[in-house]
Amino acid sequence: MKQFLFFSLLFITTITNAQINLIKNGGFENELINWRGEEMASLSSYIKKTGKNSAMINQFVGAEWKALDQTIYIPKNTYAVECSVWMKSDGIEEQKENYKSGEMIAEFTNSSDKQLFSEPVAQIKGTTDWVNYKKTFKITADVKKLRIMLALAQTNGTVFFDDVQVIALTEEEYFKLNPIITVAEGQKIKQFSNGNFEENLSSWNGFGLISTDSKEGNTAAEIISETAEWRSIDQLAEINDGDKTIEISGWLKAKNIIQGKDPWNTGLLFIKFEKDDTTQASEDQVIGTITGNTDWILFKKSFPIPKTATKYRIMIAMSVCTGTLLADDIQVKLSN
Ligand SMILES: [Ca+2]
Ligand SMILES: [Ca+2]
Repeated sequence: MKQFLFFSLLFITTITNAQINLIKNGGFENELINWRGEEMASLSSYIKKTGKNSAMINQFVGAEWKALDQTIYIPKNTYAVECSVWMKSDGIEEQKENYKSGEMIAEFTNSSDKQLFSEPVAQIKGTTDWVNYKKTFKITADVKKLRIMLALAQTNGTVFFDDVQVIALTEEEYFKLNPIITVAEGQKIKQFSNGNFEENLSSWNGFGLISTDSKEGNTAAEIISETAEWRSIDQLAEINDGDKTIEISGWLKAKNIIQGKDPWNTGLLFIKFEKDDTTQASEDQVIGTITGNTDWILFKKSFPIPKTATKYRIMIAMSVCTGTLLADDIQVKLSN
C-alpha cells in the first residue's frame, strides 16, 4: 500500500511538472500585469474564452504594429516548448502581406538577447470564433529566453487573446506527445495518406514537427536540424499489382538550410522502392532538393516502378545539414 502510494505521488508530480505554465497571467485574470505594452491593449470582460477577461488589441485605422509581450526564461533541461493560445478575431483586414494579421509570435534569444529565431504560433484574420492554436518548438543549448508577442501586426480590426500557455517539455515528455511510430513487421501496409499533414503526422514515421507555416490547409510538416545529422520522416505504402509508373509531387520550403559536406546534404524529398523489408528494389530516386531561404517550391517527378518493387517509401529529410525544412501537400499518383 505504501509503495503504491509512493508511485502514485511520483506519477502526480510528473504530471504536475509537465503542466506548469511558464507564462504569468496568461489568462488575463490579473488585468494586464506581467505583460509589456499594456497601453496598446485592453481587457474584454464580455468576449473571453475563460474566467473573467481576455486581452484585446484593436485599431480602426492606421494599420500600425500593436503588441503585448512577455519574456520568460527557458528552464534547464528543456527539450522543447509547447506554446498555445486561444484567439478570436473581429473584422481583421486582409493586407497585401500575409503576415499582417492578429498574431502570436515566439521569439527565441540567447544569453546576450540576440534573436536566434522567431516564428508565428498563430495568425488570424477576418471574423472568427475562438480558435485554439498550438505549436511545439525544439530548444537548442544556446536558447535561453523566449519572448511571446501577442500582436495586431500592421492591420486594422480587433484581436482577442486568452489562455496563453508555454509549457517546457523534457525529452521524454516531448516524445510522449510526438511519438515515433514504427510499422510493426508483417503489419498490412496501406495506401499513401495524409500527404498534406492536416492530420498532423498521422501515417508518418520518424522525427518531425507540425508547423502552421503551410502551403495548403492549416498545417505542414517541419524538420529542424540544429546539428548536421540525419533527420527525416517517412511513409511506407504499397504498390498495387499492375502499377507501372508513380508520380510524386510536393511542396518544400527552406529556412536557413546550410548544405553539409556533400552536395546531397540538403533538404530532400525522395522515394525508395522496396522489394521486401530488407531489400531495396532500386537506387533512391530524388524528387527535390532545397537549401538556403526559400518560399514554397513545387517539385514533381515520375518514375517507372521497378518490376520487383512491392512497396515504396516517401522520405522527407534533412540529410546531414542544418536548418529547417518544411513540407506540404505531398501527392502520389500510381498508374498502369
Ligand atoms: Ca481569461
Ligand atoms: Ca497542409
